[in-house]
Amino acid sequence: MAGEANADCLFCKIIAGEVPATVVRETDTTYAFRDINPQAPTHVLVIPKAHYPDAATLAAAEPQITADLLREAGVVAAEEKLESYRVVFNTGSGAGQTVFHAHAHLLGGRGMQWPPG
Ligand code: DGP
Repeated sequence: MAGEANADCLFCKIIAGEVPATVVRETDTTYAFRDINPQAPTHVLVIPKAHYPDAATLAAAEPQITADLLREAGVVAAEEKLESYRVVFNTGSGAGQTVFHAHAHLLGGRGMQWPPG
């Protein structure tokens, strides 16, 4: 069923508490935890509790949860006292996606370049 936990999914295991993570926020629909390989002083992953493989699939199936995710990214940024920050959805392996459970990277705390690599 769409959105159901996937036993083979790392992020579903983190939500279930089967894999440890440093959790920064949780809501009914979202989970936010620190990236194991931070690319900035603040690097938090904000994910839906529902399992969808990428952001576009999530948005098509669950627009309200997608909005929750974006709101939560902003809440975490405010809690981390970030004046500016970047929210990234890597989508597809060619763009660097390695975990196929939709997630927003919230990055901040350092200067950033454009375009990204
Ligand atoms: P992406 O490459 O866009 O699919 O991002 C996946 C991110 O997940 C990557 O930045 C590293 C992070 N990550 C991978 N394994 C773990 C883990 O076990 N715990 C945590 N906290 N983050 C992980």
